[in-house]
Amino acid sequence: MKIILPLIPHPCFPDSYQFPEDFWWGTATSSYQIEGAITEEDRQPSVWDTFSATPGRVRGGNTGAVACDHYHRYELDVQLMAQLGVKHYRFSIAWPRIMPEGRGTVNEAGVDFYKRLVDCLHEYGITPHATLFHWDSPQALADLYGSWQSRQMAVDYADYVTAVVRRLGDRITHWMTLNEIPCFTHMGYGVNCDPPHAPGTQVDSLKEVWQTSHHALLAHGLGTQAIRAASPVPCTVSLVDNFAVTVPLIESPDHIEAAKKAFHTCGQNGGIIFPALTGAYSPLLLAELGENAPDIQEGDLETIHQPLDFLGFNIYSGTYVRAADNKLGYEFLDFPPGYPRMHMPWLDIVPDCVYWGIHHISETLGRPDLPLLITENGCAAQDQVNANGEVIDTDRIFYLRHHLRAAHRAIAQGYPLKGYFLWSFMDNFEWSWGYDRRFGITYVDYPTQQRIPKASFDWYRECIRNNRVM
Ligand code: GCO
Repeated sequence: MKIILPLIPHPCFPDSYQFPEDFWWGTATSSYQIEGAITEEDRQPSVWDTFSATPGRVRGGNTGAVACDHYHRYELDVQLMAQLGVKHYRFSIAWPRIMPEGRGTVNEAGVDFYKRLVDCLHEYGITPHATLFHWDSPQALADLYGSWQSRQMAVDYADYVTAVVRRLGDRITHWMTLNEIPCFTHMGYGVNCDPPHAPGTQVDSLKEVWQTSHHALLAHGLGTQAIRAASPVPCTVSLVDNFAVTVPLIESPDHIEAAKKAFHTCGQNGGIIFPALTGAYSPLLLAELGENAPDIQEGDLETIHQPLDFLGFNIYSGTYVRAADNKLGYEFLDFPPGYPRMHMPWLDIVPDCVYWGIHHISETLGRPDLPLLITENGCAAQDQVNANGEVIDTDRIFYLRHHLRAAHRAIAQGYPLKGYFLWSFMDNFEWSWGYDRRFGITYVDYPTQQRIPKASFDWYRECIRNNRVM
């Protein structure tokens, strides 16, 4: 039974989707996607530098060498965030700036950049939320032992985390361990993955792919312990995952039950979000994997299953499921031709995925105690600068409005959603798609590095100002 929260509707707009007073409105980015300055102050290459410099890997031959030049323009970017009115900002720290060789000596000049950034955020009253790993792992560790193919990666990650938290823990009290394990493991090393994500190394078997995500889970567990041990003040720790959301075709008990069952085997859920939040791989997944299941050493599951303060939920789309008269009791449904979609092949518009994702964490995984943050939600659109120099992205506003309404529905039903970080604050390097896809509410004119707030920026500012969906 959920407790219905007394969300006070706006007097003029009874159906106004008013959010709780203490709701965290934020926005998000990541280091490799915005910083540029890849050789500055002794930073050494990450796997994404190598990958994007390899011909044919990234659209248009684009790399993160300059990106949004945020490394040099961070003050102006933070000022723009202040104009947006966000009080929370999620960014990531680049491991190869802090430990250029991946392990060992700390590069204090690299740490200083984040000190400057965080001090600037505080100056503008914006709370920093730092992701400790958003895919830009040191190339040196790929050369040394194949990055996530080795168990050693989890140990080296925890040492890097200790170094960061010791130095920045006086300024940052909200930490996120790893971003989207399925993407940098299964999409990176996975067989039959085209185009691959960095590092573009295809391993020989599905078992080896699952071994990489198991190592990443260990890194999350060891990293969580390292943060708590190194932080000089009380802090929060979260895992950020993009678990796959099963959405019932019809919201009736039989289809809802089907969506709950299907949640175990959809995407990598059974082997990532299940062990992280329940301490065990889903038995349904293990049965499906057979001898392709990863090797799990004694004590691993306890290490992985750390108490967390929040779950970070990255959500863009969903998978429709219906009840079926088959062995499983459900079936996944394909999107029909012409289904509405934003500017990515995977960005089918399923706003209810926000509500059902939150519902599954509470009801399917049995973790109603765990507060959630939407750590990413947003979309790519075919933005154009018009003759007046404006970008009127009504399609993005449409997308965001409906997803926020679904978030409100979850809160109104008593689910513990505490904040929302819009992806992204500005257009940036969209991985294998390079600069071809724009996810920002701020347009970046890459040749001049000019920032142009889009119509969605104004819309989101009004949502924040009024604390409701506008
Ligand atoms: C991811 C990352 C972001 C992306 C965003 C749009 O999910 O891939 O966390 O870095 O840019 O999700 O694809």
